[in-house]
Amino acid sequence: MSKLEAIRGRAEALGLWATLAPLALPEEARLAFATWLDAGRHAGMAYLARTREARLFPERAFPWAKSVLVLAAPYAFPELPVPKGGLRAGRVARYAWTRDYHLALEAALSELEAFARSLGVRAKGYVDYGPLLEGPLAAAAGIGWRGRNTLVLKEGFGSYLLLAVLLLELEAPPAPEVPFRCGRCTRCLDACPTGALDARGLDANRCISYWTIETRLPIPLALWDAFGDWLFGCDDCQEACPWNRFAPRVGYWRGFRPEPELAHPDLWDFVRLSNRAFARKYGDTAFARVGRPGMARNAIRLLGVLEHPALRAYLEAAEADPSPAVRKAVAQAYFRLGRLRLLDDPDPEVRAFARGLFG
Ligand code: B12
Ligand code: SF4
Ligand code: SF4
Repeated sequence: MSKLEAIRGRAEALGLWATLAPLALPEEARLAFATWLDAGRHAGMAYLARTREARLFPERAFPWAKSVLVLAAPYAFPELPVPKGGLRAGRVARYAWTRDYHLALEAALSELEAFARSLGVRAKGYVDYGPLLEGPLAAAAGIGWRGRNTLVLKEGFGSYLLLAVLLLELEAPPAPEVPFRCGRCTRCLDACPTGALDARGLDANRCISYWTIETRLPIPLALWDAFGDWLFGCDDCQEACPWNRFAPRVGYWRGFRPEPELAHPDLWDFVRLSNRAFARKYGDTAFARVGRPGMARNAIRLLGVLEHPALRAYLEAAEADPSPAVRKAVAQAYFRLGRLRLLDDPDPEVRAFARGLFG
């Protein structure tokens, strides 16, 4: 067995789907990414533009690497019960129901790096944060095809897959091309509540996932209602996908441990815990990316549009929050209720923001 096959076999033994490809992107994928950036569809994710060249030309950014082993971990978790007590409302994107997937996949990557080293092969793994376009690499390696929701779908499973890549110094042959299996379906485009998806792909400026995970800025009031009952992330363009009906049969990777407390968190935590206590409880979860103030902001929007019975009490608790980002969300929620608040906030930026709401 070749060394490459041995490494791939080791990844499969860890329970992951694993396929190999030469380290380079097809021309059309490069063009699509460059066009997307130039159109400003990355919204505030400046890091994508900063690492543009590396993402377009991984073979230049990592000249020692000749191939990529793409790993895919299924996460089709079953529905989880709502824990008793606390303030439970809204939905959390499925990928966040397990403790941070980066940690679980990084552990697998470390093991694979060590195994490759034992064979005398240089290897370096990345999950998500590396300057690499994992979707196009996964498609090039034949894990699946890019759906109209822009995600990678695997035949007989669907899109509930998390990806990681292991760069390797050995040459690999091109992978067989996976046909585009969306056909004429456009269900994901129709299901997107904000119109973030179109024939050109995704516009992050309108994506719930972007606003609730990737940025700490106030969520524009014009988008509040369309975000519906999503607290953190969004799966509407996956839930609508007919291929995902196969996913539950496969289930999820054994490195993941879905938890009811993450699928249905107690919203009081986001205004009652200190940042430090939040970090202790949620530091190794996906919620840590946006932080406690970001989660409180998300919860305020959610309770506001649901007109939840706990809204008033929540706003009262959040009004004195140490984070200006939370107080800005409070000002927005009161504005929707037709009330002025925080016009005399001690922070001039919050004051200006609250006043700005009135045009
Ligand atoms: C930035 C980012 C986001 C952004 C932008 C998403 C996006 N679609 O571009 C936001 C914050 C919105 C986001 C949301 C989500 N994300 Co995200 N995200 C990323 C990240 C870090 C970079 C992706 C990127 O570069 N996008 C820029 C676009 C332009 O590049 P692109 O993927 O190449 O797609 C463009 C072109 O290739 C082209 N295109 C599409 N199909 C095809 C086919 C061909 C043949 C060609 C030529 C071109 C082409 O169209 C796209 C233009 O819109 C990756 C991890 C990584 N390092 O790659 C995860 C990643 C894509 N995200 C992931 C996940 C799970 C999500 C969410 C499901 C989380 C959630 N539930 O809330 C949502 C899904 C939203 C959606 N429909 O995409 C997974 C996807 C796994 C999969 N099965 O594909 C990844 C790979 C993370 C991981 N390690 O697993 N994400
Ligand atoms: S994640 Fe939600 S908001 Fe973003 S593109 Fe998909 S359906 Fe639309
Ligand atoms: S919903 Fe339809 S168009 Fe969208 S990814 Fe699934 S099969 Fe493709």
